[in-house]
Amino acid sequence: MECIFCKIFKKEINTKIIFEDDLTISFEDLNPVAPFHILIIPKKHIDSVNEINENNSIYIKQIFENIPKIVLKFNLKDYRIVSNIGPSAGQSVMHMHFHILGNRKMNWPPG
Ligand code: DGP
Repeated sequence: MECIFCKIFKKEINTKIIFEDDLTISFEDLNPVAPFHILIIPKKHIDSVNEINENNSIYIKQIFENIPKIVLKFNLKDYRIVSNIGPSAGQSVMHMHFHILGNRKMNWPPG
């Protein structure tokens, strides 16, 4: 079965898209854990941050250039970026993604 996030960026699944460009797409999380909770992913299947290398790091560059644009659009000044890597760290979808969480007080250390 194809990866659910690959289906999202190929528009095979209907999703509320927040921002999109040639390399990345950002959309609302299905199970939000904060009033503002979106995901940003590469439009290429990369399992996790652990698979980043010199051949695909352009996706990371683009993701992190886009995050300030996205949060500015939503007037979000304080926020948290999370990427879970591996099941015991909480990764449930094996397609690299960054959670952008905001509009509530964040705790530290995270759970
Ligand atoms: P993680 O647990 O870190 O791998 O985060 C995966 C997130 O993906 C989780 O917060 C829920 C979200 N998610 C899973 N399936 C879908 C989906 O089909 N659509 C959307 N919008 N989000 C999804």
